[in-house]
Amino acid sequence: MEKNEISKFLETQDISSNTKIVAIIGSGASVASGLKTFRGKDGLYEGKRAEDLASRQGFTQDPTLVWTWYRERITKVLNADPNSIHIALVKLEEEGLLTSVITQNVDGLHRRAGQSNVIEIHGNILKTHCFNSCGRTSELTKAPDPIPVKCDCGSYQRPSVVWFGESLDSTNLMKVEEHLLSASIVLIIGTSGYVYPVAQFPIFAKSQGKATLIEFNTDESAFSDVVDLFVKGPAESTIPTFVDLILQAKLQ
Ligand code: BV8
Ligand code: ZN
Repeated sequence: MEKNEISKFLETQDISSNTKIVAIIGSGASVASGLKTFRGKDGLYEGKRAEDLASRQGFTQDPTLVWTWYRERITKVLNADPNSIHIALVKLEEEGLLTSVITQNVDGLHRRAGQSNVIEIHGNILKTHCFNSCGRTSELTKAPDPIPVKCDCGSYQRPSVVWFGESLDSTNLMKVEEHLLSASIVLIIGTSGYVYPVAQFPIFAKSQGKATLIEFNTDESAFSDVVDLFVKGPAESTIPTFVDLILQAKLQ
């Protein structure tokens, strides 16, 4: 089903070696690697308030609760491997069509798959830095014990992810703006579109730039009514199909 849908749509697009594609990624892209999404049934936030787990005040209130939640995720990430989505996007980069992967995921799987142009807009769960900004940092190669992780300065080490209420890295945001403005196609893969400012990225690319928006999701999201094509289904199957078809279209 989606093969014809994608082929028909690509016939309406001017695909060439100058086509610039940007991918915006959410946790649905890591489901096939065995990692959970955040919202919805059996999600990471289930039964909890996201702000209690992923914010400075949540950490201050209960560093052990927050580290316990992150430690579970770190253990799963360390045992996860890139899936067919990550591999297909590396192929698209190697073929010169994919200029940037803007990922909300903190699992590092794009880089593990060999992607070079990755912007980890929400940080990386396998890195930590001092909660009190003393400058000490670390990279995790195994799940931390004991938790919460103390810093040598007497404070704590915290996961190097962007928490709610924290600003995103300004260098990353400048790179994102540049890539979105020059994108001919933006792929939106496995995200509910719930979190800002990433929620604004696709419409920015379409309204300020010249981007065509294509969404790959198992369900509707906050983006679904503004995209030009919605490809319903598990992205671990629809993305490899899309990559094969757009590479064929590039040759025509
Ligand atoms: C900020 C921590 C300036 C890391 C996360 C307006 C403007 C600016 C800010 C705000 C605003 N309105 C509200 C805010 C505040 C806030 C915000 O957005 N709140 C939300 C709750 C409304 N934003 C911020 O605080 C941001 N900072 O803007 O700075 C500022 C500063 C102070 C005050 C104001 C502004 C910081 C945002 C970063 C938050 N950090 N987590 C971590 O622990 O990982 S966000 C959290 O949600 C995750 O990190 C994740 O990255 C993110 C997005 O979730 P998704 O990836 O979309 O996952 P979800 O479960 O929701 O959806 C999964 C999707 O996959 C579903 O659609 C499902 O159908 C699909 N799916 C499932 N399986 C598959 C699939 N699709 C395809 N194939 C499959 N197989
Ligand atoms: Zn410190």
